[in-house]
Amino acid sequence: MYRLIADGEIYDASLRGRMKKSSVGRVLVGDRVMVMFHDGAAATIEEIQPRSSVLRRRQPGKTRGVREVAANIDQVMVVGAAADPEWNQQLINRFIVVAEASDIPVTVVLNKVDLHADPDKLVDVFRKVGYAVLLTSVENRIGIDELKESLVGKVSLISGPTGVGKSSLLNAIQPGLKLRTAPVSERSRMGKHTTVAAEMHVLAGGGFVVDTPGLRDIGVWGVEREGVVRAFPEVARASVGCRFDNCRHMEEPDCAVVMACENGEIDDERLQSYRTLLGEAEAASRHW
Ligand SMILES: Nc1nc2c(ncn2[C@@H]2O[C@H](COP(=O)(O)OP(=O)(O)OP(=O)(O)O)[C@@H](O)[C@H]2O)c(=O)[nH]1
Ligand SMILES: [Mg+2]
Ligand SMILES: [Zn+2]
Repeated sequence: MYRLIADGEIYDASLRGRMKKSSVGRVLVGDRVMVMFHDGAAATIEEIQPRSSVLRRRQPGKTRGVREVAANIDQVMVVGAAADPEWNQQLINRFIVVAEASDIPVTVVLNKVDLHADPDKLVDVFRKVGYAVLLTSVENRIGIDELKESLVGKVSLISGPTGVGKSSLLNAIQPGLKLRTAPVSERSRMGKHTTVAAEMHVLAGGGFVVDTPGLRDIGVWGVEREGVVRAFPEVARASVGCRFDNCRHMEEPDCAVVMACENGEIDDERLQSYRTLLGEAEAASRHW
């Protein structure tokens, strides 16, 4: 069963029989479809329209393969928390790589700024390299109007670790959504996977938003090398000065990226992330 939005109304729809074995694969959240409304019965999906984008990520667990998450997404809001769960730059970089690998623009959202004395310090590096950054607090109602504004008229997807407040942010923007939220675990301060499926919602101010289940970790296997490079524009910019065209900025001589890091132009943690994520992406393509 699918939920279908047409002119702001929600309908149940099922797949037309012949579509079940069609080559397009499954219908994704965000797909635009042709439907047939039948007398008294639910609608059937007859055809999927061409997609402007497909957000893909690696199959969770040990399985190989790529999972298609959503279609026609204009922007991904990667949400992290300043605390509870603890801020983890590398994890945020992973979510950014997944969006960039699908060629979808990213905004970084730092939520729960009420729980941190100097939240800017956590995300300044993302601003510096060129990402749009929003600081928010559902608790103190900070940045909620800015977030709302940035979703108007677009199809946005909210991603990020579990428990960072993705669903809470959407409820703050539009209380009528009444999305389920839950406190982080007392013991681990981690989220509890409260949202269980990606679901699209209509925004009252125009536009659509997809809330997704948070992950505790996300692999970048199955991501092309270019996806990683795109998520680290500062590394890409500096790399034009490297001695070797194919420099991986690991241990090569005369590496301009390492030099930029040594004199503080490139953030240490970002470079470490870059190396880890590039290694992961490359290892995967060898294994596949
Ligand atoms: N202090 C504080 N707590 C917040 C804030 N935003 C959300 N929370 C709390 O964080 C907890 C987790 O929020 P959720 O909205 O369920 O998190 P989520 O990212 O949707 O989690 P998943 O659905 O598991 O991915 C809830 O107890 C919220 O009340 C905030 O800005 N400040
Ligand atoms: Mg949620
Ligand atoms: Zn280099």
